[in-house]
Amino acid sequence: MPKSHSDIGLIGLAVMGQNLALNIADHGFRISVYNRTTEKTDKFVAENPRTPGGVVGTKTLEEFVQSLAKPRKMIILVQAGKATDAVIDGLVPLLEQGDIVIDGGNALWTDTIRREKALAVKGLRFIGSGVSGGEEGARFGPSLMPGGEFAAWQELKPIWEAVAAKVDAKTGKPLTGATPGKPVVGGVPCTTYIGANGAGHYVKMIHNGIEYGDMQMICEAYALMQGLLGLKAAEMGAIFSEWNAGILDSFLIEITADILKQKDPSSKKAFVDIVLDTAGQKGTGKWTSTNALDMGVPAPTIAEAVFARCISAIKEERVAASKILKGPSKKYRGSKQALITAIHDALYCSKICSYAQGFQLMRTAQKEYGWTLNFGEISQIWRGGCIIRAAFLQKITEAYARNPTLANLLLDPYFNKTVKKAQENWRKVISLAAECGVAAPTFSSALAYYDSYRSARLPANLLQAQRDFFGAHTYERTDQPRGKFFHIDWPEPTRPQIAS
Ligand code: NBP
Repeated sequence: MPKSHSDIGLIGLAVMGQNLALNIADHGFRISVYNRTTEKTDKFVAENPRTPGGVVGTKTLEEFVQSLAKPRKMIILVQAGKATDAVIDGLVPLLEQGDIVIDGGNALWTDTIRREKALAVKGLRFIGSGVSGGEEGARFGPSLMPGGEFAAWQELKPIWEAVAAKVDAKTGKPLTGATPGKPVVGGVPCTTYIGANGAGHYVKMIHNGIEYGDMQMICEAYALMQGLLGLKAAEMGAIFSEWNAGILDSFLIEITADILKQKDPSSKKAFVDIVLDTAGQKGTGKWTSTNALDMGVPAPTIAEAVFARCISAIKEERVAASKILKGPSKKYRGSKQALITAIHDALYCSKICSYAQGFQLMRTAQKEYGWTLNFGEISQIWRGGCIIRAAFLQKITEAYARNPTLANLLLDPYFNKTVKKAQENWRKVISLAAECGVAAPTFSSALAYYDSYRSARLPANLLQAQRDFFGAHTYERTDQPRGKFFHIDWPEPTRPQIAS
């Protein structure tokens, strides 16, 4: 007998909404859909008449809400920010106690905390769920990071676990091969309860910050191969394919290989060579970096990745500067294969540092916001569906299984050993980049992070002395217990005398 009400609803039929709705329907759930512009709803329903669960188009929010089984569950997938608030404001008067509103957009986690509080006062439940994987992920299995009331999550869980990406229980490798109407069966779902209120959206933001780092590091490996070895796009494509068969195996390395092998249909040149070198951004990398600064957590590699996009954006200024500012003329004359291997190692070590920074941020944020985050589970749900999915995440899962309270990924025996083994190559690459004038901001910043983190003594002793000199900011002494502060009366700074 056909159901009289839908299992769940979805508002916002742009790229993400359409694909997630079809994914949900493919798993046998009946879904009601609503979009501000009704023509999009009509077109979507007309184009998808035969989904296993059934798609129900609705023309007003009232009709949408009435079509849902109680307690109602509805996903909002509209532009993050004001649009989300507008949709919530429209929904609230139509809902009943216990109904569950799920925001799947890229919301700022503090907005999610605010919305959850405001809805709870009205007896409504709110889940902020990170959704990662873009269009393809939404259609065939995203990584889902839900935060909010635990009881509300329990009600959403069967749907979220069904539609999430799946990985093999033993190897952690993503299970692929889903097609419309035929989703992947079995495997471990890439979703888990993250924590209260904004925890899910916070973790999604960190995911995106890490993604910024990963993308920029890959670009630096490309720039080094191009700048130091003069390799052509297709040659580099083959190298990235090789790397994808090893420890760097990941979605981003895989698509990089494909991009580098792609020809431009009109000019027949390598596609990547005709793409203008200015990168856009939507803000989640900036949010991650701002949050790092706010909490005082070092995440320089992620921030460098954001700045790299900023400097790319000032194209005309760079073109003008390139005619004035000269770099070194030194060329690399060593072994090609040895340098390719060194770049591989530099990329892997930098990646480890970038992830270490992302996990440090989550470690501090959980104290700040009263969450209890499970880092092993978070790395587990990033193994499939999302943009940063990688074999490497299995290593992180294993690291947190060995020690759930690990202070920093670099301290895990596997990562410690890996960096120890590869660091000579990492340092070689950065020296060469500096000598030959190839910018490698995330590679270099990651190495500086590593060298700072492993330093029992940093030059901050001199810095603190400077602060005490000009601002009487006091200092602690190496020969006294921590927490005791001292100040000395400094002489007036000697300034050059101006002859009268
Ligand atoms: P967009 O972010 O482009 O948003 C378009 C949708 O928002 C349309 O359905 C539009 O309705 C609706 N909308 C707007 Br704009 N203002 C509205 C308002 N005031 N009231 C009601 N609806 C409004 O869509 P998207 O790229 O599919 O992304 C959806 C969410 O998922 C975003 O939060 C995004 O950050 C997040 N996300 C996107 C990706 C991705 O790869 N694209 C990945 C992960 C997460 P209309 O048709 O009437 O204009």
